[in-house]
Amino acid sequence: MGAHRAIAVMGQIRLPTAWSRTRAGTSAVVQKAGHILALALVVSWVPHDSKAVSLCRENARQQLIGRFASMSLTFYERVGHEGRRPSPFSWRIRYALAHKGVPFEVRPVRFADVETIRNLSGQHLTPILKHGDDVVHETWDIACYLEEQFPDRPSLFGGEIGRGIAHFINAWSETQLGPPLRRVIYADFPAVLDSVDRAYFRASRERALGMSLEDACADPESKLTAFQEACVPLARVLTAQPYICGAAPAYGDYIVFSLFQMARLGSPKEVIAEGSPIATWRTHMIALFDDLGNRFPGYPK
Ligand SMILES: N[C@@H](CCC(=O)N[C@@H](CS)C(=O)NCC(=O)O)C(=O)O
Repeated sequence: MGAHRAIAVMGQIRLPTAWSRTRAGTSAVVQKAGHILALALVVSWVPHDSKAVSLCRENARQQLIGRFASMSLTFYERVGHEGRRPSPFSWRIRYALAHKGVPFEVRPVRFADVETIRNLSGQHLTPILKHGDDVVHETWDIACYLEEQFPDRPSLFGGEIGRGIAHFINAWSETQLGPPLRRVIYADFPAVLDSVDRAYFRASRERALGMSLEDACADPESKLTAFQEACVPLARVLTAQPYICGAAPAYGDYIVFSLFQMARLGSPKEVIAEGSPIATWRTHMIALFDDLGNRFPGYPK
């Protein structure tokens, strides 16, 4: 075997699978340390003098980073009736995690689990991301955290300027799209929540709205028109380009799409005109990451 071939093969080294199995009496932490040491040896042992060598070092470095970065990532998200996922905030982070391609574990929580959420994060909103000892809440902060922790994975923002623009999209969708959309779908929403959460949802949302969910959604045609007017900038952008972020989707798309997921899964009403640029974009967004948008049940028939 020539030197280059040997180096290329070395670049493909994967740790023996037996090492990654939990053996009786050996803690996962000790095994992880073994993996890291083995990879560190590969990284430091190879010489510096060819392209193949640097590829090999890069491969080993990526494995090393991957092993650190994938340590105990847990996603706490609100789960609804019979496993439904109606929360827009969860959807944007689910897509962000899929975009980064990092493995994670899900802990479903209900509104009623407020103490668990509070004990973990010091506040009551979900989703929450736990990574090792770090606990992050607030979706914008979670997205920024993922971007910082997994810099070698596909970028959610495409750099500092993109991050600034995504921050604007976050604020725009929360203030200009979410409120009129909720006035279209909120009366339908309790049906997708876990039965123990329905009374809490109704009471807390009616308190915030200052009226019943049904009154908030009265005169449905005008509510739908108001939402569609709010969507004009989105329709204009999607007439000119396939995704909000340009040729390919990124976090700006996930933020806005998450509201359309809330509508799609939280109400039987269609909120976008068939065949419109927004409808085409939504179809593409649903299909991303192996049809991620269809992974959970839809509105109960
Ligand atoms: N600004 C927050 C909003 C999160 C949010 O409102 N989460 C809802 C998801 S269903 C929630 O936890 N609500 C709990 C409650 O209303 O008590 C974020 O972006 O993370």
